[in-house]
Amino acid sequence: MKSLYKTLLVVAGLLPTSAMAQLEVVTQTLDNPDNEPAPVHPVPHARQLKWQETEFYAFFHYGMNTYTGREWGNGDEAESQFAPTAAPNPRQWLEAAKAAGMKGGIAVVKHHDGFCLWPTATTEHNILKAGNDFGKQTNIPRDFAQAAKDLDMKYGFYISPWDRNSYHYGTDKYVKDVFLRQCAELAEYGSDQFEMWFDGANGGSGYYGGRNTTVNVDRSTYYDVPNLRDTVHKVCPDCVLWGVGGEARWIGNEAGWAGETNWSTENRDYAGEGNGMYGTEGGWFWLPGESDAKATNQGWFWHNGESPLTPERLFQMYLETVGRNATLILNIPPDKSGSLPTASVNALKNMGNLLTSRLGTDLAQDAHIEVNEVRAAGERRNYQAENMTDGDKNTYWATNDGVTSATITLTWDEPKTLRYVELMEYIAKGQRVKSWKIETSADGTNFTQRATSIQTTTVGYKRIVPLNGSTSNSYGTGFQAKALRITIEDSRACPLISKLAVY
Ligand code: FUL
Repeated sequence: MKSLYKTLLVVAGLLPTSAMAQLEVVTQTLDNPDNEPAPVHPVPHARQLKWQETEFYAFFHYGMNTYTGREWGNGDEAESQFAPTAAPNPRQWLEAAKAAGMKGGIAVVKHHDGFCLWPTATTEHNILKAGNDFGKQTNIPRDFAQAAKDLDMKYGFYISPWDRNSYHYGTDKYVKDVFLRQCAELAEYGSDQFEMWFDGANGGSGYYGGRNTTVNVDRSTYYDVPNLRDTVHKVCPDCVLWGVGGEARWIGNEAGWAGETNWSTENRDYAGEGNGMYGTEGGWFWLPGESDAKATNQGWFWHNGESPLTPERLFQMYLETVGRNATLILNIPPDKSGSLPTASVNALKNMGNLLTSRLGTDLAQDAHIEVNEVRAAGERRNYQAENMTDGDKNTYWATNDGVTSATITLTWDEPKTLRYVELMEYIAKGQRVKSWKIETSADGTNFTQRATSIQTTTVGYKRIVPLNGSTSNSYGTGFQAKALRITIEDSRACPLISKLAVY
């Protein structure tokens, strides 16, 4: 296109030949007036991008198991065993999540035991036959969605594909008449759901409506996933189908960490889990990681005598998941009253305080920012360094095509105490950065590399690196610095950085 442009100008007699050499460096073309960098494929779907921006959200395991003390119900529990001691209060759950700095939550509305926390038409194994009025009036999808809207938070539901109560589990009838219908019913509880969560467990043996047998299914084909996706997306266009649904991947552990190197691209189909922590560089489809972890010391469901993890441990999880290009879905179980215990509410509040006090004041905002390379500006957009500190997620600094290493330097007039560096790539055009490093300078001239014990490889949507190299004891005393230098050492194509923050 560039040569066509040149030819047109010359033919039209608009340019003397002496201007030709100058024209060579102008990268703006008729079909790319903004000189936008070409995408590095694969790139995320718009709904995956929105999902990624949710970053940190809550998981609420509540249901029949809350009353039986089990983690995996058998499916033969009498409905009357579901008997909350008060009206379940999803608003209280989400308020506590919000205080922790979370942007949303996912409520379990059917676990493997098959008991449904809404008045479904697909099975009688639901709250309508609960043991008391609080139970019979429970409708978690309705109340959770309403609370989320009121609190301006995102919401979604966990519905177990594996159903140890259903007589039909393992047959086509189960998929068509029970599971897909349940998902369709849930979709009707709000078209703005951000994620539907499908656990991959399929332990085999169970009650199965009295068949008391073992059923094994191939979960990569059994659940009719293409149909499931279509059905849900028709009603909820922004709803990412997690796990079995194939739009985001399990991070591969339940301990709250992602790999320091973590690509959002993968090669395997949605049934695979082996590479969850790391993803695959150059993988052929976009499958970002989500880390599910517990904020308490016992199960996913509430158990007598449980206590929350320390705020420092929760902060470590945040650094090792959200800070490593994954999302974090952190579980806090409501108890038999249908509310979160006070200790959990307090732990979440303390976690939120840590996030604000440690990652709430961006020192890059007061710095002078300089880069050693800037992409040529287009008609309507530029790629200047300031785009990394302007608070706009849609602007970014970029280098010219073919330039895959560059430096960014922040300087302050007075020394600052630095502890964390945060980088974000503009992933709408693909994940790129492969290697980078951080240095600080006390005098503004001599630089020392920091966080050398951490692999500063990928960035992705978001990367947060503690400068002392420790995620478990990251705060420390910090480093006095008049300057900070980030060197992008290697990238799959010109790097596009939408944010640089320093705390
Ligand atoms: C697992 C399930 O089997 C657990 O019970 C829990 O729901 C967890 C989040 O996913 O695979």
